[in-house]
Amino acid sequence: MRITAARVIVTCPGRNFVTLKIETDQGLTGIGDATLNGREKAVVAYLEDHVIPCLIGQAADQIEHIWQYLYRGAYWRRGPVTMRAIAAVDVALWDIKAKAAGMPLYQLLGGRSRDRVMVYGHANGADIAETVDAVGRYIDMGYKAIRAQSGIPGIKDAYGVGRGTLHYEPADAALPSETTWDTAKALAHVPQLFEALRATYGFDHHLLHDAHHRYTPQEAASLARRLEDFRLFWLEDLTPAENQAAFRLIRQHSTTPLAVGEIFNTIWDAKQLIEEQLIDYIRTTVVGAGGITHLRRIADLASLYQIRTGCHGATDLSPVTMGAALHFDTWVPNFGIQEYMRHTPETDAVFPHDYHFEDGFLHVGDTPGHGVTIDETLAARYPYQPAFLPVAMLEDGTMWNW
Ligand code: KDG
Ligand code: MG
Repeated sequence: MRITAARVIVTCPGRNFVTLKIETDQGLTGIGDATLNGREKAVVAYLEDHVIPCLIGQAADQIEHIWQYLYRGAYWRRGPVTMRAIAAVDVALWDIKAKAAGMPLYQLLGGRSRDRVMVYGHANGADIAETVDAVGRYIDMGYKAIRAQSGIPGIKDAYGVGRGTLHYEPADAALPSETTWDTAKALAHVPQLFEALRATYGFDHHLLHDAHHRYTPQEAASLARRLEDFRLFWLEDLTPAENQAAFRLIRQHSTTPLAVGEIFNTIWDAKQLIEEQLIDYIRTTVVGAGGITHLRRIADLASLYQIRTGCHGATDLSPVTMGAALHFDTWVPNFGIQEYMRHTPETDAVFPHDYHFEDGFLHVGDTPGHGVTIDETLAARYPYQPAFLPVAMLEDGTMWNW
């Protein structure tokens, strides 16, 4: 079975998505997600100019060989643009292989390790009272695990706080909007949020929180320690992880479980964190790190150290990534949790899929392939809209980590 054609489809049903479609001489097709939030066109050019011409005529069933061809063969390794392009090819080829086998993708990976996939939803509010209400709504919808973020007095547009809908969407401006950050204010506020949540709902639900890279290692250690009594499922991205050894300091001071990795591209970004057991959950997902082929290498390394997976699942990862991730989650022995920040009905219509939510869990489908398709006619009705992620600044105008 040879690859005869491949093309990129860009659509914006409320937000931008980049999808690669690969066709074969057997009539089978597959799709993969290549969306890089706020930098979508860079991956489009990488695929169209530098990847697709090399794919034509290759054997579609040689997924590993094509992965190595695109990774080693390019000479220039790693990075979000390269690895998302490789992920799109990889996922499209796994889709084709599973369709050729007449099996859902999880069967090719080794079959089920579980019946259903526990997910966490995103609850947020302008202040603590609103976030407490929002968590209650997620509990009513059946969620077992909920991420809680709240506005912080004195901080403009704190990370993770929506504007009145369930579909929080940070990339919402044609140029980056400016938000602010103040660590002292956040450190005073976040423990109060979790105190209120535990006082209201008790300890029957898993609670999570995303610090979005804002703290220094010392501040991060302080926050992790002060949240211990509220028994979080995890505390995410406490400090930037380019310096993986920075997590040693946090570990020395707290037993709060730590999650990192949604912006990692390869196993090398996580190697020290995993080998020194500096984290508990690895957040890297299918589109972020070169597809199923590379993600399972990361998960296998993590499993040696009892670190579990917690795939990134924000709305900028298309339903194609969600579908592929659910096959991975259904198989991976060291599964922890899956993020599920629900897509809008417009997005779900462009990407028909066979997974469904029920009582706090996502259920993978049994359609051959990864179970997600694209309605190209509908997709064409939503042209690309420039949209950037915000930037974050300190009160004096100093750039901070968004
Ligand atoms: O594109 C950026 C988002 O995916 C990110 O801000 C969401 O941190 C995030 C999360 O945990 O879902
Ligand atoms: Mg995050």
